[in-house]
Parts: sequence; C-alpha cells; structure tokens
Amino acid sequence: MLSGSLPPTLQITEIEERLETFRHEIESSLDRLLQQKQYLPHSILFEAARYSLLSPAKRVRPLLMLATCEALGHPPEHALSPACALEMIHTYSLIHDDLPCMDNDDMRRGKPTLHKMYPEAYALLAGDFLLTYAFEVLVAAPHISDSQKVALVHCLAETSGGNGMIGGQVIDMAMEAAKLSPSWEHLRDMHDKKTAALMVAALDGAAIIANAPSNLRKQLQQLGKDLGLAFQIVDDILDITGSEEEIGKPVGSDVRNHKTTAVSLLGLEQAKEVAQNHLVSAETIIRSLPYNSDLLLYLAHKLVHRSK
Ligand code: GRG
Repeated sequence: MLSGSLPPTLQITEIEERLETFRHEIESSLDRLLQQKQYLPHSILFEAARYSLLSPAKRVRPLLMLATCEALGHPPEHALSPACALEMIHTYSLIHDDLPCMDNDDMRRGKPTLHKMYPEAYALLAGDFLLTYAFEVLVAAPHISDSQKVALVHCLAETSGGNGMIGGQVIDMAMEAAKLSPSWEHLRDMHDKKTAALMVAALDGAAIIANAPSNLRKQLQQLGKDLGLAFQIVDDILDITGSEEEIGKPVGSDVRNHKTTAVSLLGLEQAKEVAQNHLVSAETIIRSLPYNSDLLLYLAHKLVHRSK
C-alpha cells in the first residue's frame, strides 16, 4: 500500500499481542451482548443481526476507542460496552447501505450481504435493531457515570445522525443524482460526515470516558477526522489496487458505478500523498498524548498502510 514505516522504537510484537487481546475482547463482548437478545420473540431478527455483526470485520472503530482510552491513562476495559455500541451503529449503516434502495451490493465482509440471506425487510429491521440496541448497551454500560452516559449518547447520536454519517450519505446520494463531478473540497466534506464522523465518535467517546479536559477533547476530535479521511482515501485506493479476497467485496466497483472518489479526482499518487499527510497530522496529535500511545500510533499506521 502506501510507503512509510513505523518508528523503530515501537515494540511491534508486544503491540500486536495487545491488539489481538483487544480484538478478542471486542469479539466476545459483541457476541455476549447479542446473546442477551437471543430470546427475542422473533428469533429471525436476532439471527439476522448476528449474521452481520459477527461476520469477519476489522473492528477499527472499537479498537480506536480502546487504544485511545489507554493513551489517556484510563482502563480500556471501561470502554468496552461503548466500543461495542459504536460497532453496532457502524454495522447497521453497512446493512442499510447495501440494501437495494441504496447501493444494492451483493457482498460485504467477505460474505453475501444480509438482504441476500434474509428477506429484505428483515435486513432493514436488523439494521434498525442494531442501531437502537446500541443505545440500550450504552446506557447499561458498567464503570461509566450517568453524566458520561448522557455525553456518550449525545456524541454517538450526533456523529451518526443528520449532520454526521446519515448526512454524509444524503450528500453522497445528492451528488450522484446531480451527475456532476464534485470538487475535492465537496467530496472531503461528504467523507468528513459519512466516514470520519464515526472515527470522531471513537476518539471523542474515549475522551468522555477518560474525563479528558475540553482542549484535549478537541484535539482528539481532530485526530478522528484525520484518521477518518486517511482511512476513506485508502478505501478508495484499495478499490483500484486491492484484491477481492482481501477487501471482501469486488474491486473496481467505484469505476464501474462511475463514482467520484479521491483517486478519480486527485489521481492515485496525489491521493496517496493526501492520505499520508493526514497520517502525519494524526501522528503529531498522538505523540502529544499524556500516557502510553504506542498502540494508538500503531493502529493509525495500520489504517493507512493496509491491504484490506
Ligand atoms: C445507510 C445511514 C446509512 C449510512 C451509510 C457507512 C456508510 C454510510 C456506507 C458504507 C459504505 C462506505 C464506503 C462507507 C465509508 C466508510 C467505510 C469505508 C466503511 C467500511 O468500513 P470498514 O472498512 O468495514 O471498517 P468493516 O467491515 O471492516 O467493519
């Protein structure tokens, strides 16, 4: 993928082991939280939600939330339920985005999309269920005060709402309907909302849980934006240079669907440069954090230097 290497001082094996531990905790918490709903009167809803939520995924957003907590000197396990709530919201957005009324996609997370496996209406409802269950999980989260819960509900509702992820999706649809090629600034604003907003939720969520002061919260929100934009640009690049096996969906779909992307607007080399610049800005913020931020630094690099 992009060139660039990690600082030689990082103890990579140790960090990867820690990342694996976090990943394992996220997977088992998602499973456990969903099991609590297995006796829903209509088990098909539970099964459909499970199919999408527990399909193989990178878990970027919950990992970022846990790693940020660690970098703020707060026990990362305190962020586990909010991190799972965020992953539920992200998964709902993917389910809805794949529906025939939106992108009408056949493959997601290396498997047939949910509406290919279950009746379309159940896919819609499974998405709705994950979105609403996320807030139930959030308000029942252990180790978190009531005022922090209110702040977290506000943060997740705002970043996933009409001026966040859903707003970004609306801009995307309007741009396609207009059949006009947007400027890079316009496209970046769409990505800011559609992709980066949930990354901001991961970073700001951690800041809320760790009781970070407001100036640090602002820096972490900016870090979420930088990482989100870099992540999205790399997503656009992988649609051209990646392999179907690794990205879990067909490559070249943006070109086939005449989508305007960072690559179609800027060209491959400049798109790589812009992603790299966002990573450099992200690194500056990460290095200024008060506690051990090695894992966060490693994650930031992995978001950009990835093949899937
Ligand atoms: C339908 C409300 C609604 C919103 C849809 C998230 C989204 C907005 C659309 C999905 C399509 C897309 C390209 C979104 C940009 C963000 C992105 C790259 C999502 C994929 O996230 P990954 O790569 O996926 O983290 P996994 O499967 O690893 O979780």
